[in-house]
Amino acid sequence: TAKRAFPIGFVWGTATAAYQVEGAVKVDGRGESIWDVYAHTPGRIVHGDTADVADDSYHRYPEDIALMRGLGVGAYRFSVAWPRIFPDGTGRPNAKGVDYYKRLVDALRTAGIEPYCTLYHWDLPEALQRKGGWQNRDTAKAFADYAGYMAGQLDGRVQHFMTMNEISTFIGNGYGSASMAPGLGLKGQALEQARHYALLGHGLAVQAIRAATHAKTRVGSAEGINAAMPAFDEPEHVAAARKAAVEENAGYLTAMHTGRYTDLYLKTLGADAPKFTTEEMRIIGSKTDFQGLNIYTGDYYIAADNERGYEAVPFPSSYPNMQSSWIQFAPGAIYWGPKLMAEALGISDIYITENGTSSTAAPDTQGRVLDTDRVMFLQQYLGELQRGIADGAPVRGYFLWSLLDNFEWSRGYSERFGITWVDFATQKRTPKLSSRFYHDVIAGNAI
Ligand code: GCO
Repeated sequence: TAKRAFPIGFVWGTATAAYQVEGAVKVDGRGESIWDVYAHTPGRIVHGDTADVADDSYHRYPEDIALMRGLGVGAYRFSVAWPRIFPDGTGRPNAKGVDYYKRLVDALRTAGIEPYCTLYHWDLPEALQRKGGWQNRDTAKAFADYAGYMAGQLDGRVQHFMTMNEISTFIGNGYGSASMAPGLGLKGQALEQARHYALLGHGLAVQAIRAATHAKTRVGSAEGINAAMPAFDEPEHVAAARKAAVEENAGYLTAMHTGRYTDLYLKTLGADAPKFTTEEMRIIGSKTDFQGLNIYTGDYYIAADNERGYEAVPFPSSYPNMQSSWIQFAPGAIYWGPKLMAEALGISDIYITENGTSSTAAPDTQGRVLDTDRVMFLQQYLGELQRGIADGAPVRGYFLWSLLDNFEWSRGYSERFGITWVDFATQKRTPKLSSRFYHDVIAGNAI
């Protein structure tokens, strides 16, 4: 059947994160991260899995790049492990760690794949956690020092840097609830202050990266948003969802793009509000060149006659979800999410820095992995993305999460997000049916 085209020059990529794929946790002078400690704490990870080996991509990256060439992607989003660069978080850089990432980006470029680099995907050096981690304002400064240093080292080889991945998740799940490292379970003002210092780290890093790189180097972040969707497409509900996009992301993207906390946000927090200065807010609002959005699912809103002007509609128990229970099947999220965030916050360039799903599909008797649930998911989400772009959403590229099955945080290896099957006993990689599907989308630049 006829396909609908993406814009010429649209960037197609895949994404991974250092701790989830690299392994080699003790190689070449890497320091310990909070995730090493957490994963080795009994009871934290499903089946007691760790990422000590993971996909061994630290050693096998040439093979992973060959997989990407086969797919035809033009870009790869990876992250740098801070503890490989500064094993104790601060101090003297570790040349072997720096060299590894130079080799990686050089190999990518040789293969015609543009590297997109995230500087923090949750693997905080344990040495900094011992001093309070993101609860300590000094961590924001340490992060900016590391980010500026590393971006300077990769400048010229990398054009797009993202400061942090999903502050909302590592603060919410690592500091708020205890389901991710460091597993603190903070509440109230303490949690808000940590969130504020993480945002400050982002802002300071934007400035540090700019100071260390060429004028043409582009700086942004990759944030997980509450992707607001109108329950159905009628003007009053769309307006309600647009208000929700601002208020429901007030502690993260809204603050980062406006340099302020909304009145409603501060009022709702009351005595739990973070302590902050005008200068800090100015730094948090440092201008970026693009915004990465990680979109897996969304939330429905309807118009309401209340102070907010909207009401969240919870998912009924019969609502369909993917293998991961938190991924409600909501392709409208990738239509509305970027569109409403761009309209409400005046964002001009967006990349979908993650989208994808887990699947239980496993090798059949012929060794094939027929992950039709993922194919269906991608077909619907990419269809909605194309429709959103046609309707004016300024989305410039898409990174599928993930190239490989990998260490899915607290879920260990029990949830597989890859379009490539990984046999963790042998490290053998086998492209799944979804790889073929994605290959064809890229080849045709259409869905
Ligand atoms: C995320 C993470 C990924 C996860 C993915 C699936 O940003 O949440 O970047 O590391 O693996 O989202 O849960």
